[in-house]
Amino acid sequence: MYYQKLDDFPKNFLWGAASAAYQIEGAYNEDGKGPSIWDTYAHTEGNTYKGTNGDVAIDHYHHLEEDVGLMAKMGLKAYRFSVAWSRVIPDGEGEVNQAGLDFYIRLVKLLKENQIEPVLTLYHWDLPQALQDKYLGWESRKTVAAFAKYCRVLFETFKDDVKYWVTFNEQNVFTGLGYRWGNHPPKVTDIKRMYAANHIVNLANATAINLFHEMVPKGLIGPSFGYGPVYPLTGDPNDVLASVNADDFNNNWWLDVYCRGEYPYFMMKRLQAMGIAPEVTAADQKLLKSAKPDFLGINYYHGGTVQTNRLQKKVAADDKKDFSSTDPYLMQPKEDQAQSPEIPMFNSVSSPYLEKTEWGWEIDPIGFRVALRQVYEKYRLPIFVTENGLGAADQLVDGQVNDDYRIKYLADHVLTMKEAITDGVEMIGYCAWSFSDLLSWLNGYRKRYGFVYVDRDDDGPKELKRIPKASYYWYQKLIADNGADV
Ligand code: BGP
Repeated sequence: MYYQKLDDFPKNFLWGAASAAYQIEGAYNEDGKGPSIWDTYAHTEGNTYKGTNGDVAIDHYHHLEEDVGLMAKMGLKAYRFSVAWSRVIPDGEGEVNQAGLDFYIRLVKLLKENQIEPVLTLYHWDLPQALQDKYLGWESRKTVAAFAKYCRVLFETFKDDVKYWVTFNEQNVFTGLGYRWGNHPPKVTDIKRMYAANHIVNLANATAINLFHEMVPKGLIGPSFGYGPVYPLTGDPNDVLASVNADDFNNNWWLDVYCRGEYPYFMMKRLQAMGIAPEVTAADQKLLKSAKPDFLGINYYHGGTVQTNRLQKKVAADDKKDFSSTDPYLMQPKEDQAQSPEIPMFNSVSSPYLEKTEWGWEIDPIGFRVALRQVYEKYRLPIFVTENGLGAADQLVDGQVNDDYRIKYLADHVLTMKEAITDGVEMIGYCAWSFSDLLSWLNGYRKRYGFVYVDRDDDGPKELKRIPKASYYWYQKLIADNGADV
């Protein structure tokens, strides 16, 4: 319970909503766009729910004016979107495709005309396929050079119009799922390769930040990290130790590099002993140290509960890929499975205290306050919440969607965010995931997150009509009041 009067949200707080190119744009092969690893992955049978893909998605590419019109009507203060690298540079490192770049120039112009602050994500998982084919993507340092070239094009184009930039979206998620668990492209299941690729991404992140500071001195840049606090299942010191391990393993491994420019010592020592640590040269260390983000983007959906690995032994090798016996697209580790099979540091378990969404994600608004406090206390960077939201199978009834469960979810999180601000956390804004319904990477179009319903399902695009949900009007009012009523 909170007995203290809560602070107001800052006056210029950026109430926003987010999206990502592959999940909304469609037009996957139009106007010169090259294929990305997600095009290839989703076109391969068995990789996604019912074979769903982003070929058409919600066809935002052809509904740009209408979609920004809906944002403006809602009163949105910020809109976070990502640029599809292979739309701008089809082969990832060669010629610029002006038609592709023009799409984002139009988008940014429309946003500015409507006083909506653009928040541009440089990389939301859709690596150009050509770089994967030529260099093995993030497993090669050549991809860092290609990324720097792509960044240079965008910095040059948008340096006067875009203030907030995100380097990488959820590096922890795309490297983990892509290189370890084999659930995302490039579908590798090799922990050593995961750590190696992750290190290359760290170099790309640092390179982009340094370049940005040279080219866009008035702008602000940071990564968006998928953060979850870790709880021990019990007060048993063994479980508490497991939670310290999990925090190192799930959070510090990335955040320390971003914010302190160095890998956390304990974990590095452990990985080195096992022969799976990334190779870090003196020049790499110097580069990581030199790049400092201006803010930290936090994507918050849920935390996690862990207990000690009571068996203290490795999980069978063939268990590694087994995320869930019931739904391969759920992306939830099997109950009581060691999260780190090779390194039995902790086991993930369900929290006995929390309810779950239809897709098994824990609902934990207090964890949001814990997360904001922990991250701010540790790194002292302003925080921009770049994602938070509820996936649900919304129903259109008589032309309306009454998503009161989403309103409750968002209101509960906005309240704990206000409490965190009252605690002293410095915050820039909050982007709900997502503005409109869109493609859930592995779960198709059934799992909806938007304020705006889009008339399409897993079998096809239908009319793609946009229908504001009840939550749209709720958020509109919240923005108008600057969150005074939560
Ligand atoms: C985050 C991603 C988003 C979005 C969200 C919801 O990890 O950054 O792109 O998809 O999760 O996830 P899902 O679509 O799997 O429900």
